[in-house]
Amino acid sequence: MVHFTSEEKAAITKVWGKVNVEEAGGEALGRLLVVYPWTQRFFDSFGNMSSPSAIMGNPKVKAHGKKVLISFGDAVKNLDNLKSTFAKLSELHFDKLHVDPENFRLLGNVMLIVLATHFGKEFSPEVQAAWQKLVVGVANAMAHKYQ
Ligand code: HNI
Repeated sequence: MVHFTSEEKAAITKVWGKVNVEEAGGEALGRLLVVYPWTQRFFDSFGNMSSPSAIMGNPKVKAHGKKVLISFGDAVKNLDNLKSTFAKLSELHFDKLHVDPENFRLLGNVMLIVLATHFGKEFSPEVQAAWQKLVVGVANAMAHKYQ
């Protein structure tokens, strides 16, 4: 289980407070779909994914990315109990959606890239370290109900 120091919690909360969930969510999911094209197969009802610009501009990708990032925000509010926070979603992604949990790690990495591009210098090595722990913690929590 990941444990966060009070400095790490502060660093995570500070950055999160400035994240535009709509923009960053669409960008993170869009980049996941571009960089790891096999992830597109989970979203075959989303329409045009014929090119990177089609994916990044796809309104369904944007809307779903926002939904995922809002849910990711629950992690920021529940840093001390990620497993229980994501238990239901873990079950859903396992039982119903059949998403391979490796994809949670990939999405976490893409999130870090999005934050780094948005925040530049503010996303210092210490802030990155705290966020890196968070995305791993969320990916583990999302994978927890897989059997
Ligand atoms: Ni994910 C639906 C949260 C990673 C594929 N996902 C959701 C919903 C939430 C959510 C919230 C909406 C649930 C509902 O309708 O009740 N997803 C999250 C979170 C992460 C994540 C917090 C990781 C941190 N999901 C992923 C990944 C994939 C993924 C990595 C595939 C590559 N998710 C889906 C699919 C759906 C989904 C597919 C259903 C979409 C739909 O509406 O048809």
